[in-house]
Amino acid sequence: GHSYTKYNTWEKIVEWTGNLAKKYPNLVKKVDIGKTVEGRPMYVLQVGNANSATKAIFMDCGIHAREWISPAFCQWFVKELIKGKNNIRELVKSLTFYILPVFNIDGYVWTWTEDRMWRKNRSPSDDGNCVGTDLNRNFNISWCDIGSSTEPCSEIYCGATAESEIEAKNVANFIRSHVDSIKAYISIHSYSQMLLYPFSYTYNLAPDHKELDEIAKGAVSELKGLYGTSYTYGPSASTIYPTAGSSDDWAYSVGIKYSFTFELRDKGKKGFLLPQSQIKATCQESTLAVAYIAKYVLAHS
Ligand code: 0X9
Ligand code: ZN
Repeated sequence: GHSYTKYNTWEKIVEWTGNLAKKYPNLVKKVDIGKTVEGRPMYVLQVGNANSATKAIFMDCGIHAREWISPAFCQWFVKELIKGKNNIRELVKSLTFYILPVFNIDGYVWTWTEDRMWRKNRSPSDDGNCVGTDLNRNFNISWCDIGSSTEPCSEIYCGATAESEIEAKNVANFIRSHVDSIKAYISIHSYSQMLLYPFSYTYNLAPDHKELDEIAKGAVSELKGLYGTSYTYGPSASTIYPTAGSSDDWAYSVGIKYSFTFELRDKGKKGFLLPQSQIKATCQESTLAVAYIAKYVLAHS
């Protein structure tokens, strides 16, 4: 069965999603946001008992298929919102969380069945030779301009056009239709132990640089407090590398000021193959950082 301290197959995650919605009908709702290119339904979990006027936070995991700790974290975080300590559980009284546990479902399934190191989605390219677009290069912000490739065989292929990929389009449509209530966007990746904020498509500092930097500083300090895990933080372009067409820059560009990308454990020793024995600690410490951001957003937006 499903386990929060193991990596779960897509089938187990689907079952878990359904069970949560059944068990906590007032707190958890499944929102269908469309299908993947291979026809799998994408569900956002809406967690919170607040009404439509409430501020919301959108968080996605698993935009890159091989980063297995990321979906594990989204599952863990949902659990914490439902049955964690008081200070986490009380967040759902005043905030709505929209959580997409696996963004790139087809790719995730592919990493379980065919190629553990697969990164992109599974859409066939026009030239017919290579499969997959990098969903974190497919958003409509300075699309395919830097840190991206027009070559379909590349790991950082930006796709035929901005939002050419149905998975990116589904997420963008959902965010656009809730943009008035969504105050923060959080995207979970691995690895490198970093907390990044805009911009990524340019080295220019974002208009909200100072505030985002303060929040990131506070969040990584919370995270470190639990097990001493060190994170670096800063604007994405200079802290990791420049990328255009990424989801966090796009979310920022549509007016979601509090936009962050996490790169979870580790720093490269195991990389994408983070052992299951580290799931619990990684999720516990990261929960503190996300909760810090949520509390800040609640108080300042
Ligand atoms: O290349 C990426 O998309 C991210 N690194 S990963 O190893 N998880 O693939 C870095 C994204 C940095 N860019 C933004 N935060 N926009
Ligand atoms: Zn990634």
